[in-house]
Parts: sequence; structure tokens; C-alpha cells
Amino acid sequence: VEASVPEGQRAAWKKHSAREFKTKEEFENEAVRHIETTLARSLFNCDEAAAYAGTALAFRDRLVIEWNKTQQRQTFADQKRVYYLSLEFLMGRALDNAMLNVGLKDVAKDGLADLGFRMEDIISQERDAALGNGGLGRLAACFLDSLASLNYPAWGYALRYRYGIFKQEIVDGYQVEVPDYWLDFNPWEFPRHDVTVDINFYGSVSQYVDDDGKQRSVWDNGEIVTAVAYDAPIPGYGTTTTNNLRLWSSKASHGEFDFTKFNSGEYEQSVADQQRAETISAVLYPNDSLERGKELRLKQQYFWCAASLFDIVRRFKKSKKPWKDFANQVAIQLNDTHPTLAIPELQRILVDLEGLGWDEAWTIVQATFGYTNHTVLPEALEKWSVPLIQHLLPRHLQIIYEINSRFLQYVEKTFPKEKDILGRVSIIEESQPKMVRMAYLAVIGSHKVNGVAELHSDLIKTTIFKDFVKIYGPDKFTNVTNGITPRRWLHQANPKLSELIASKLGGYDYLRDLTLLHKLEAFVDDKEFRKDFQAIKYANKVRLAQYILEHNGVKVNPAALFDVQVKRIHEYKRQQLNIFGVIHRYLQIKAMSAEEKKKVQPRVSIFGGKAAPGYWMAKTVIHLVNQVGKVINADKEVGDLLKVVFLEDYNVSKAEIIVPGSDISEHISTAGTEASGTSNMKFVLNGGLVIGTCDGANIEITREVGEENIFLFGNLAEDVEDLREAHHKQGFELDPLLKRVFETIRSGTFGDAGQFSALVDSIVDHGDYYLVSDDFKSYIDTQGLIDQSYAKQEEWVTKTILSVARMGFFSSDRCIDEYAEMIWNIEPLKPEANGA
Ligand code: AZC
Repeated sequence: VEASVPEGQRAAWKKHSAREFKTKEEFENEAVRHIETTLARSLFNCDEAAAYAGTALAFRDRLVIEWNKTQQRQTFADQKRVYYLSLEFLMGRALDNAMLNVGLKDVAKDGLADLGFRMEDIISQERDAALGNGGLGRLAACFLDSLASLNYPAWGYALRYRYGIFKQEIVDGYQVEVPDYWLDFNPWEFPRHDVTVDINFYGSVSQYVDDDGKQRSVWDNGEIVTAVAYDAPIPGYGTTTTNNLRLWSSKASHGEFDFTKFNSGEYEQSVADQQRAETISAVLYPNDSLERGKELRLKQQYFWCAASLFDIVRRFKKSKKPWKDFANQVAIQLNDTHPTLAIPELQRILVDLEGLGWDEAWTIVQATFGYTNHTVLPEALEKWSVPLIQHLLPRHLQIIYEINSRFLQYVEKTFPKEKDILGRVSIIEESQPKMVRMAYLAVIGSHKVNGVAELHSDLIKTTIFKDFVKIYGPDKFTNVTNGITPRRWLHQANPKLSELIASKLGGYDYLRDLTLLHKLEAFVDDKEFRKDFQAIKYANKVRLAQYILEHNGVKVNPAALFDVQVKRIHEYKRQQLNIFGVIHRYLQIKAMSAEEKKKVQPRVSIFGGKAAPGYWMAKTVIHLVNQVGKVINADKEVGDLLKVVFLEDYNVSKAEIIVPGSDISEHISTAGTEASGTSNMKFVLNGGLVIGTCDGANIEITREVGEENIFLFGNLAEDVEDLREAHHKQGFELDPLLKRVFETIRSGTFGDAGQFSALVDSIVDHGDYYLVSDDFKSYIDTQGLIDQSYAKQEEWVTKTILSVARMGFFSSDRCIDEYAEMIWNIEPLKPEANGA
């Protein structure tokens, strides 16, 4: 039933329809009203947190108005929408972004000043929405920003975790995890208690014959958990389009608690059931690139996929279109394999609930889904045990088997002579227990599969999906090189640089078309521009130095070279290579005469990043960095020549301070292991250079900025396998400089050496899988080149300016246009299109 205000009464509504503040006074009016009435605070009881809340609520009102209009417009326009299914959205803070997109940050700044507050202090009151681990989750957040900014009708779907990624504390040099309860005050979400979906688990499958005489399956007698929608507005930049991010929260299907149980004295059981249901959306799994096969994780995946699909199908059915139109109205992108269950779930809806024939349904399914792969690391490829799926999702297991059997029949027919191929490509791995290979199911159930940088997209075609390229042909596989939103990662993180660029380019158009940055090249010799550019970098380093002093108690010289590696801690990303290099540098300085020391380029080595709680090797790296820092920072003989700091609790809002303050950043994964990387793009866009391996997007950054403007080193991806094999067969000679580093660690210079033995042994005794020793010399030499290059400041500034000017390709707007064109086949819907 449509509940609309009658035609004759609409004038009254319109007269009172929400007003949008435009001026400083109007903003103050809104903010004060919210502080006094929504928050019930007074003039005498308004701290920065309350001022933040008032500001956020004032801007939220603005967003909601546009959000409603956008949703209405998209519903009327009735064109194809894209749904981005991602278990992670690493959004960071929302207020600054909202102010930028509404276009009234200056108004708010003046208004807050009138009330006695500073904008920076207010912005920093907000907690990060940290519903993700790392690159995959942040990419999803950048994509939402671009989708809205480019006016694509798009929704994100995820889980409303009560706890996001843990907060990291460093205690005595060790990582300690603290829960991140982030929902205390979250003005950006809207509970939709009327939008719920009941989700089934466990139970059994039975058959019946329907009215048309068709065999049908029903899945029932299970446990039901209710999904409740929470919506967050996603505003675009330079447009009023405001898309929706829908997060599902779990609760017991019978509401608060079960009164029948309560009345029959089973109060505790009733509360326990409720808690069990709520556990599903309680916490984000904190593993980055590692799959652990926990039942609760599988429950999360199904809960979220089923709720989202129900919602999508419900919306489609309202249009009364025939099923064959489904894939013309709906594109669903699977962000990695986490949402792969959406494939058998849609097949189940179409066949079991809607009564379509298998083939008809399967055609729709394949046309609907696209799948993005983010890693080739074997330990990250998801597999779920057949008995577990059988127990939790019995009907889905049947469907997966049916999909597999039809697929294998096709393969057998097409490649009758190839005996082994069936076992290799089967969705079911014949292990003990049998396992469902989710990536294969995702490939088979999608019409397009993409990697996230050129090298990575080539690698998936020759390694994990090689057989599938043969089966489906190469056109099913494509590349969309990752990107970042310049709104957050340039304008918001580095407002002064953004302003300087705008002054040269004649405005901020480049924030909507980042390729316009190329015009900056014309100013590379402009003395004043260079001076301003350099001064901005210096100011950002001063800001970072202050942050370091406040949080680490270490005083660093802003004139030193700031060398940054911030990202999840992982052996393949090789923070160990970095810290071993730091130790090497320390030993060199210690051996120098006073005269020699004068020639040393002072450096600050900055580390940051979380380790998965169960990942001991990564935690050992954190501990080593902290111990090394403790020793070096206290060494009077070294002084300002070298400082080492580990920044606690790296997250999106901290990245916004760290990234603009770097001179050189490290992206030094073993070649072939980092699918893309996205922080590499952020650093270069902010006037920092990169030291990196020929891996992921580093290669394309090199292509764009020119190889004279990046510091590449190390073995190539094509040689990695051979090197590993050689290590295995012949053993290998440890690099002599690295050997000296290990001797220093073993001698106890950085505390009890036993604490670091696993790390050292993995290289010395266990084959050095990540090729730290093979790349060490080349790494050290390249760091030497960086010192020399940095000493020639004028040349360095030229490199950084040219690099910024050439980063246009790496906007996530470009990515989204590529997805829209190659994979989703969707068109933008501009606000003015139908007058709404
Ligand atoms: C990451 C990749 O490791 C990183 O290279 C890439 O830039 C990013 O995705 C975005 O595509 N992958 C993950 O964070 N997680 C998994 C499971 O791959």
C-alpha cells in the first residue's frame, strides 16, 4: 500500500518541507537547535563532542533531503542499478566529507568560530567507521564516493558490525587489541525497523510437486534470524546525488525475548537465543588475506547475502517486470569471494521460490554477477568444508553440487581428451573433508572476473584461473586497475596542496576529472609555485612531527627525510625488509667518524599498521620495530641522523595526517604478491615518492610518472618461482649485509634475541619464502640512491611535482567508469534528468 499525502493536502506539506541552511546564521541556528533539543545539552554544557554532534546533525539533515530525492528519482527512472556487495567498507570519518559535498564547509567553519570552536577540533571528535581490514575495505569506500559523484544509481550492502576492526595499543612494544565499540554515537546511520528480512539457517530440504506438476524443493524447519536494515547516506561531490549504503544488523526473530519461554520460566534460554542471533553481526573478522573457516564467519556471509538479495529481488518485483529483465535492471558486484553465496542464493530464489526452470534461472544469475579478485595468495583463497555447508545451508549445498555437475559435464564435453582438468576445476575439492572452492564458484557464476592491477589480472589468468581461461575464453577475464578518491585523499587530507593546485588550474574541476592535473606540468619551473609546493610539504611534515611528538614522545626533525611504511603488517608486504634496512643504516652510522656523519642524510623511519591477532610473525615484526626504535632513538651518537617510530592504531583518519607528510613511502612486497596496493597512489598524489618492487600498481605508477621518478628495486615476479625453488633445492647464501644485521639482533642489541628468532629463522633456516635476502642488497642500494637524490632538493621537488601532475589515471572515478562500461552496463542518472 502506497502511503502518500493526498493531492489536495500536498501544498501544506510542501510549505513546511525541510529547509536547507545556506548561510552562517542558518547553520548556527540548526546546530544550536540540535545541541539543545536533539542532544538535550545547554549553553553551559556544550563541549567539543556536543559541538561535533550538532554540526554533524545539521549536515545530516542536508544529506537526508538529497538522499530522499535521489532514491525517489532512481525509483522513477527505473534504470539499471548496481549493488556492491562487500563485507568491508573502511569509511573513516564522514563529517568533513559531508561538508565538502554539501559545499558549506566555510559556512560551518565561520559558524563554529562564532560559537567558540575550531573546525579541526570538531572534525577530530568523530570516530572512524572502521568496518574493514585494509585495502579491500578502503577500496569499497572509495568506490562508493565515486559512484555517487558520477551519479550512478548504486547501493552498497554490508554488515552493521557492532565492533569494527580492533583498536591497536602498543604496550611495552607489543600489539594489544582493544575492542572498537563505535556505535555510542553515530549520527550517520538510520535504523529502518520496518525493513527486515528473516534469514533461515540449518533445517532440512524436502521435495514436493507443484500445481504445474514440477518437482520443487523447500528448505525449512531451521533457525530464523532477523536482519534489520541500517542505512547511511553516501553523498557525491559536485552533485546532489546521494546514494545508500545498507548495513544489516542481526536480531532474534521473535523480538526482544521470547515471551512464551519467559512465561514458562525459560528466561535465560530466551535471552541466550537473542544473544546468539545478535552475535552474527557483532564483530568484523580481523584477518586480512587469511581465511580461517569459522562457522560464524560463514553465517555472517550467508546472512548478509540472503538479506541483500531478498531486498534486491523485492525491489525488482515491485517493477512488475518479467524475470528475463532482471539482469537489465540489476548488476551485482562481488567484492572478493566473501559474497559468493549470493550466487546459489539467487539461483535458489529463482528456482525454488519463483518457479523458474534451472537453465533460465542460471542465465539470469550469470548475467547479474561480476566478481573481483583481490589476491593470489593461497592462504587467502576461501574454501568452506562441505559438511559445514551441509549443516548450515543444506539446500545451498545441493545447488552448488548441481551447478558443479552441469559445469563439469560441459567441460568434459568440450575437452574430452583432458583427463585431469575435471579434478582441477571442480568446485568441490576432493580432500578430507571435501571443500567448496569459493573462487571457482564465483568465476563460474559470474559473467566477468577482474583483477585489480595489470600484473595481477595477468597473473590470475596464468595461475589460479588458468583452466577457466581455457574453458570460457580470455574475454571473461579483465582488468580494472584500482584507484582512490581525490576528494578524501587530496582535498581533505591536504587542503593546502589542493588549494595551490586549484590556483594554478583555475578552480577545483580537477577533483572531478583528475586527469586535468597534467596541466600542472607547465608550472614545474615556476619559481613561486615550486616554493609554495615545497612549503606545503614542509608544513605537512611539521604537522606529522607534532603528531609523533604527542603520541610517541619522540622529537623528530621535520627537515629530515620522512620514510613511511603504513599498511597491514604481513610477511608478503615485507616490513621486515624495511626494519632490517633500518638496522643496517644504524650500524653504518655507528661505524662513522664525526666527519663522515656530516654527510649523512637524516631520516625518520615511520611504521604503522595492525597485525591480525593470531598472526605471530606479524606481531613479532611490530615488536622488533618498537625495540629497534627504543635503542636507536636513545642513542646519542646517532641523534637526528636516524629516528624510528611505530605509530599506534593506524586507520583512515590517521592516514589523512601521515600520507601528506611523507617524502618517500615503501611498497616493497615480494614481486607478484601485492595485487595492487592503493596507498602507493595516495602518497604520490600528495607529493611523495615511492620505493617499491615491480609489483601491483607500482608498475602502472611507473608507467605514468616515468621511471626516473620512482625508486624500483628487487627481483621480478617472473623470477620468484625459480628463486624459491633454487632456495629449496640448493639452499642459498645469506646476503652478507643481512647476515650482519642478524648477528646484531642475535647479540641482544634490541633485547632478548629469542623473541625475534622465529623471524630470523624463517629466512635463514626455512627457505626465505618472501625473498628478503635476495632483495636486500638491491633495497639498501636503492635507499642510498634516495639519500643522494633527496640531497639535491631542486631535482627532488621537480620529481614530486611531475609525479603529482601525472597521477590522473589513479582516480577511483576512472575505475568506476570502467566497471560501469565493461562489467555493469549501467548509465549515470543526473539530478536534473527528470526534474526531481
Ligand atoms: C587487497 C590487496 O592485498 C591489495 O593489493 C589491493 O590493493 C586491495 O585488496 C584492493 O584491491 N586485498 C585485501 O585487502 N584482502 C584480500 C582478502 O585480498
